Amino acid sequence: MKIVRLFQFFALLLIFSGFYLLLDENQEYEQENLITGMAIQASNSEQRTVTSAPVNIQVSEAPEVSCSLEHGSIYAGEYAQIHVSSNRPSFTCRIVYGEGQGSNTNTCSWFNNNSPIMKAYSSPGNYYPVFEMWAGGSLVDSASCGTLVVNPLVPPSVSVSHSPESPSSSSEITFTASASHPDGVDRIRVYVNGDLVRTCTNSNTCSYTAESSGSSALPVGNNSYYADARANNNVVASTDIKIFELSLDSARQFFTDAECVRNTGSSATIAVVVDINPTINGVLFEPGDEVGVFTTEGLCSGRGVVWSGVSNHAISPRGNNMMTDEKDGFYEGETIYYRVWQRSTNTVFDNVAVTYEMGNGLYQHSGIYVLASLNAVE
Ligand SMILES: [Ca+2]
Repeated sequence: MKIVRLFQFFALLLIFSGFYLLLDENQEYEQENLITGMAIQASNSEQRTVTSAPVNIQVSEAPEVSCSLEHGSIYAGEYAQIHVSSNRPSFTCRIVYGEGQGSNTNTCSWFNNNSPIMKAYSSPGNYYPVFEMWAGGSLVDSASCGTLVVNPLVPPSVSVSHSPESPSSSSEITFTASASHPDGVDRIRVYVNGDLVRTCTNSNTCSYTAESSGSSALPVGNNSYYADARANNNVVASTDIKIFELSLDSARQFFTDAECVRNTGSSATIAVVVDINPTINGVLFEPGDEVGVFTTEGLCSGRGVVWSGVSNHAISPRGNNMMTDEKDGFYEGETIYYRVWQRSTNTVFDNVAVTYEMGNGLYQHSGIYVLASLNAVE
């Protein structure tokens, strides 16, 4: 009887030892759950308990990988962030990025140390990345990372217009750009004649106004403009280049008729032909520049001209009204002085030298004069 019990005991001990040795041979699987010591009870009627010497049994977790996407939806060209993990650092892991997107193979520890994995997807579509673990040439586990939707790059819609529709040299001109995008608009820029004139951020509209004179004034003739917009998905779109003509307003902006023209009953005529090529500081007049005529006292007296650059002009100085007490025009024989207003700088030049082809520059009622030259200097 005793021999039988003893045999049973050793048989059990052998079974457990064998199990332990089997595990120990495969160090790769060596893991966690450590059980130390074991009570073995022989199955007999005497209820004897025998405690073995400490026995270490290591129970391994199954090899396992996991994978998930930071964002299930991205735009083409953006990086997908793929979170991966594995419980066998020394094994081989592989991420398969999806159809036509290739794969990456490395040690599992490399993947664990590089989480998240960054992968750029340039083509729109649905992708199903998978993370795998391999040992000895066999796939031991794999995990789907989920569905990655790569959206096409949608550009913002952008438009731009100008107002008034048919502006002149005396108009303020406003350019208004509008943009929209499902992700929102990050920036709008407005360009006029190739120059960036306005940048607006985090807005769906952007406007810019060019004054009728001064540094923002646009030149007479053809002008071009366009706008571009950048959406929050970083895609930029531009409008077509638009062209409009800025016409010359022959009404004086600066030497206005309201200020300079009084019905005194006396006038003369000064011809200003285009060929005399008047200058300001040695630079030719530009369309929109103005000439006014002034008395000795600096009184603007008469209808001036807006330089067109293409046609001849006539200045019409006004003489003094003898019936009124105040001096409201040129006296007979008084020198006619000139002033020039430069539209692009909104600057008046008082120092203007003239020569005459006809006449002497002294006012005479109904007199006729022809300028030979007109040059303004600072
Ligand atoms: Ca008078």
